[in-house]
Amino acid sequence: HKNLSLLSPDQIELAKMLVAMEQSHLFTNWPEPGVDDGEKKAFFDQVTRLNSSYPGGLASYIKTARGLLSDSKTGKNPFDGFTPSVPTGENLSYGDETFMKFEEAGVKEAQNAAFVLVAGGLGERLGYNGIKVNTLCFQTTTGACFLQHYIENVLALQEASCKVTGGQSERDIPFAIMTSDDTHARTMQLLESNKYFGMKPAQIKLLKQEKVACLEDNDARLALDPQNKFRIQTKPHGHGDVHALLYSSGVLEEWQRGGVRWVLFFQDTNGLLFKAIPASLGVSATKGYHVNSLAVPRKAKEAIGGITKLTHTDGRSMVINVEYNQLDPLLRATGNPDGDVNCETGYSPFPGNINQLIMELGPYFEELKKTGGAIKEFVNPKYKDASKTAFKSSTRLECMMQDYPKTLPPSARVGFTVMDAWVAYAPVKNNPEDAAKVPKGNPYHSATSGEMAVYRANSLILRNAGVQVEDPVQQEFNGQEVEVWPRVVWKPKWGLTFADVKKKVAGSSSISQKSTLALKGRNIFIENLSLDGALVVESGDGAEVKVGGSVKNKGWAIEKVDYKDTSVPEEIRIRGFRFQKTEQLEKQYTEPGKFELKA
Ligand code: UPG
Repeated sequence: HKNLSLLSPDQIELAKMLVAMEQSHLFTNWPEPGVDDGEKKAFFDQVTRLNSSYPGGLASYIKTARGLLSDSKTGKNPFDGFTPSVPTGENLSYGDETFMKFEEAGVKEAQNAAFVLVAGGLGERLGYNGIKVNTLCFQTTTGACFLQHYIENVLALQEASCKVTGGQSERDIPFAIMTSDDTHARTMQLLESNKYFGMKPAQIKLLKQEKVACLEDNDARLALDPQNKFRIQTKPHGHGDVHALLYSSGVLEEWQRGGVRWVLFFQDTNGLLFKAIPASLGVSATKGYHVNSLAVPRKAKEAIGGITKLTHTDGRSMVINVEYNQLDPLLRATGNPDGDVNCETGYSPFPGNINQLIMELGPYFEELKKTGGAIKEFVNPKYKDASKTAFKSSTRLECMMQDYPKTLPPSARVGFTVMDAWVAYAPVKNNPEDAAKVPKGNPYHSATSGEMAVYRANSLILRNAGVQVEDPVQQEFNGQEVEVWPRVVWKPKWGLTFADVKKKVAGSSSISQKSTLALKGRNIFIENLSLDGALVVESGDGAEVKVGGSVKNKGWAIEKVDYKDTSVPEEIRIRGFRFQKTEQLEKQYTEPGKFELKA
């Protein structure tokens, strides 16, 4: 009471709310007015932020936390009454007729799309010092960072969509990035210092998620920061925040006014994803899905959620992600004593959620008007002992973006699309040590496997398009055995879709396993090329280059690097290899015109 004079009327209301919610421990030991007044004001500034950034405010947060903590203590099963079964979705096979049809439909639809990258996570499992969309390149042959790769793909899609629909002027595809205090400044700086990788600055919106208050006990008493008794301790709330942020920032409304029809969500480190995006958008548009999740075949126990049909005893049913740590116990509790195991296909029968979600904006916006973007939360306290009366450390509520459909009515059109993993999913999440411990046959999800997957996918796509690509060799890096294919990379504007790639290769070409091929331009045509070494071709947009003949040189050999060798930069040692660029044929065509490179 003595300190009330320091506060604004709104803050006094907040203080009353905290007292009413039994949170007076937060300020009972405060000193007399005149001592630490600045800190006291800062405390209430923080409370104001925590209150305004949570749908329903702090009181609602505390109330929800009490309910969830009580359920957790009594061991209430969140799936009570539900039986899981394998749902049916659209299965696509890269490059076949159906795939090509959906890809074409998706490119047409892309001019009505907006993209949302969730990049607020620090990636604790990866243990990497930078932000993941930056220095952790998606491949080190040409060294593009994830963010550059994503932006160039969106721009290529924008241009392709305009071309096929005969548009007079290109519609800028909006691109939002959710950041957090951990990633915001570095993401902004990355964009600014690289001229937004070619995108118009106005096309990009950064939305920063706030952390949420930590809880110290089962009564949901808010935890004070151990370093500062005038601050509430906070932790990340999860990627589910993206919905509330898109709504509360007015971005969704702006997009709707601008004619956006599809909102595509994706995550921070998947170098393959955009190969699957046009076709999955085509599925959404053709099938009229309000929500479409992209999935890949999943190995049992792989750390990706399973898309599951849940049917309740009262008749309700929904198709939803069941997170990887919950799928096994849910199956065991519902008559499947072996839990999460592979079936005769060698994969789990439940498709793996890669968290690439496509929402139809109209119904999505309508739903958010009702919910404010609040997503069903969960709590995961680590208890001191079996009595579950005290926590080892403070906890907080969390939410996941893929739980959005949980509040939808049964009439909502929720579907999913399963795509080959080699072309859709290769995230970088695990540090080398943990990756090496992944059960044999399951994907590593490491910087090593993420990069090798890019070469594998590009090699296989070229094979599909008629190029003779030599088989890979098996090699071990950082304790992980991977297939090493020729290092083939290209700019998104060279081969955005399979149809584009097919148009750019002709005749009879071959690439040996030790080769590197980097195509850094739009109109580079491969015709009767025999490559055994390294070839780098760069061209300006106005140049048309035909590349053929026989290229043979010492090339770029792969040299092993140990992840513990701190004399090597972190982004290199984390993948366990680097290139010895001994010899290459490198050509640049910056002027407009027709050229021929006949080696
Ligand atoms: N992220 C945020 N804010 C947060 C937490 C995470 O923006 O508070 C971002 C993060 O940067 C990343 C994405 O969210 O881009 C996913 O985070 P990550 O830690 O990689 O997620 P996982 O726990 O591995 O699981 C998610 C889904 C799971 C899915 C898997 C696919 O929850 O269902 O199978 O991603 O990669």
